[in-house]
Amino acid sequence: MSDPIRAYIGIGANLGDLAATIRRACDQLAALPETRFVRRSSLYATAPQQATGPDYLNAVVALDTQLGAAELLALLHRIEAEHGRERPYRNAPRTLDLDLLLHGDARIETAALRVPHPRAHLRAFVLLPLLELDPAIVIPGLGAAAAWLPGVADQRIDKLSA
Ligand code: PH2
Ligand code: MG
Ligand code: MG
Repeated sequence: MSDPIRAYIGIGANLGDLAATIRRACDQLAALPETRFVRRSSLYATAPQQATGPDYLNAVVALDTQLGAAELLALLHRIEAEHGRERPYRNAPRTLDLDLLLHGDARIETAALRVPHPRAHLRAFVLLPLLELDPAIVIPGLGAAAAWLPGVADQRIDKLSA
């Protein structure tokens, strides 16, 4: 078997029991085939960015996986669907959003999938939990994630204790 790839998944929710949803989503990520759950960041309460509705709860999870990016994305969509995710309009409030942020050092631009996530470096709710998991992490094509922090300093984000 080839070496696993370290993938990072962004988790967001702003409808329903947010913490319970994220706990359950982590269990589901841990149960993915050919995948080892490495670690979850703290939970962060965050102001909606380019979206309306209630505050979000966000986190990032690191996985080591043999799954390809497209395969992994399809499984993320399946988990979202199991949480009753609906998409009435762009950035609508949601029970669960699972975004494939990084898949090793892959750079993918297809109609169905863009990795690294095209807005990861512009969002405090991605950068802070990602840097919590790996302070030295590099976003392929964009350099050190930490270098993007000044650009998100105006985005409200509160790290929760648990
Ligand atoms: N997700 C979005 C749009 N805006 N804002 C916050 N705070 N957290 C999110 O997860 C989020 C968002 C689109 O996926
Ligand atoms: Mg998203
Ligand atoms: Mg999404």
